[in-house]
Amino acid sequence: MLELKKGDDILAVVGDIKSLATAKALIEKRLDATNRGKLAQIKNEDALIKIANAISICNPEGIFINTGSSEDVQWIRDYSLEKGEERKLAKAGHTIHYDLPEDQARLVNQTYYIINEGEKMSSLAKSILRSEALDYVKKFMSGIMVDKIMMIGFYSRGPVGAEAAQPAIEISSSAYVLHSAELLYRNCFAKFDDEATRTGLFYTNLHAEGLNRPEDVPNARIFMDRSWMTTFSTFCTYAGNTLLLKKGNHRFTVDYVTYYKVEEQLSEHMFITGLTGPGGRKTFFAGAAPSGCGKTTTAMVGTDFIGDDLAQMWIAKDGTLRAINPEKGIFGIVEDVNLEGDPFLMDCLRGEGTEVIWSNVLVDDDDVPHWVGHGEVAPERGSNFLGEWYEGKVDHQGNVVPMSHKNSRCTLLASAIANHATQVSEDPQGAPVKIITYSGRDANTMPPVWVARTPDEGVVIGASIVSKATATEVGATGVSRQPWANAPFIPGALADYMAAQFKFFNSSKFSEAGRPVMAGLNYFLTHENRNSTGKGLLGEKKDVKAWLSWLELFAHGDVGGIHTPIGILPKYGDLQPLFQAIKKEYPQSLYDMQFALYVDKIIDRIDMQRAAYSKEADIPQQLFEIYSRQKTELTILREKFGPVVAIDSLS
Ligand code: SPV
Ligand code: MN
Repeated sequence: MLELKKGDDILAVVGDIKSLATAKALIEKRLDATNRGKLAQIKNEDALIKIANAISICNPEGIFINTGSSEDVQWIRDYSLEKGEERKLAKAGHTIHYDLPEDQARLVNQTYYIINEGEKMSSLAKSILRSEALDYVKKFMSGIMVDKIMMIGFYSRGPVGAEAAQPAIEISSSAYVLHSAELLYRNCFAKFDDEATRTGLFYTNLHAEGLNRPEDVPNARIFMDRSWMTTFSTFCTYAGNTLLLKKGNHRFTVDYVTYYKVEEQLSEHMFITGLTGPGGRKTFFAGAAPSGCGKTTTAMVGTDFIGDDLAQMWIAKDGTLRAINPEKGIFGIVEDVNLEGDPFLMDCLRGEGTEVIWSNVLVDDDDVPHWVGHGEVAPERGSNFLGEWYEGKVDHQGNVVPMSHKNSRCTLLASAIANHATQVSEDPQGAPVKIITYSGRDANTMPPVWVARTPDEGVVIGASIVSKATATEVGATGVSRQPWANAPFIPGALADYMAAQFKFFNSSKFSEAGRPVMAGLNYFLTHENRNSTGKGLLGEKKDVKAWLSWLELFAHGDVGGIHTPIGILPKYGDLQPLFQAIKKEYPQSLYDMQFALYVDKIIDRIDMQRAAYSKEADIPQQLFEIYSRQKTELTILREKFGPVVAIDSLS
């Protein structure tokens, strides 16, 4: 359960400002005339009290209100360069930012939900008692901005006015964080009050990087106070840890919709993209995938790209499913981004005219960025997040240092991508989503695409996402579970989130045509796991377009499929022209390998999921019913055909 405004508001306790009058007095005293004038446009009392408390705690030397005007945004860009948080690269509009070597990705072990005494949280997340978090904020955040400027921005997570959009405040001493916020979120300074009133809430995010020294990173904390919808972040700069408008506020939204918007809204770790079908019709997809499993690439394969990371969905009055991207930019992994797989993104990264903040890549002597897998000639030397780099460099443990960190990123506007559907993206009515996909990294079990026959089966596909284990991951079947690819961002009990999924997708509010098709996708099957003499992946990046195109036809009833215990699979004859359209041979033999059912493997997978979910309290019965039915039907198939069931024995 989520109880809002429960327990002490840490910001108000440590800042000690409880009334509007005291807040206003402090603002009067601490802001210069220009910034006071700007802030005077914000009337929301809670927001002013929150801001005053942040000032009171962090004690900055100056305060900058970012209205989102071109002058204000330019000031932030310039200040980031002046502070050394970013440096100009050769190409106009490109800059490089480095995070400390210790802070190259989400600091999972230093990320906590703040909880009240006796509250039950997700079994997959760390939590800290409110009193302990309060002590931390008092000890480490008091005076943390003493010689720094505090920057404050007002953003909307989604197009202003959309049913599922929410306003948020970002407060930080890092110009890089505010610069990133400007590229990734819609500045809603002028509409903030209205949006806070309309939605009845706003999120507050407070970040301070401190002295930005490696020795402080162990003290770094990312706290999410779910009762007060406030985040705290210290001693780090990596955007996933600091720009908490992103995953910090995503967590709040997941929490909020799970408990307060059941059967109305969902908040998912999903891309949104559209595909042009026969006759020019546009069909929109929203799809989940764990971090680093090709979500950005899949999204950009569409003809009408909207977003690559997050989706907030609701059932509209007309019974259709609608989705908005709470973001307007991309914070994308650059490793393996190249002309062949990601032509539109490459145009932005290598062409002219796009503002890009690079992070943690190699910069050569000509101030040109390089990264692993870019498919270009790589320099022999340069500098990266570890300082000077040369080919063959080893770290103190003797490991070869790659030219760029695996989690190196590029930050840019989504609208810079050539196939971005800017108009639909900005429409408060959202994109009409017809197809939901769930994908992971599964080398040996599930076929490239399969469609749920019922909403319950669809929810179970989401619950059953897995990601291939690395050598360090444990687990009987060598895979890690990644429910909905959203588990790291579910604050409450997984069972509650799952129950909300069943209610949403079974809702009678959907019209017949509005209820989405739900499907699984897997591009990671290998030859080695399919009795083949070949090596490596059975498919390639560009096949994604064929799978999405088949789903597009299926969703409109233009093609049918083969009914199996795991769902509906495509027929060879329907796929063949779709591969032709992407100029690829698609022999029947490849199809046969991809779509044969490896019954023992699927049953093992079901058993693994059942065992794991049986350990959680209150998991909805529907999940176990679907697993049981699938297992029974698969067992019958095995008796009839043996452990490998050829697809043509099913058609
Ligand atoms: C992810 O890791 O899923 C990301 C980047 O999208 S982060 O902001 O770190 O979450
Ligand atoms: Mn993500």
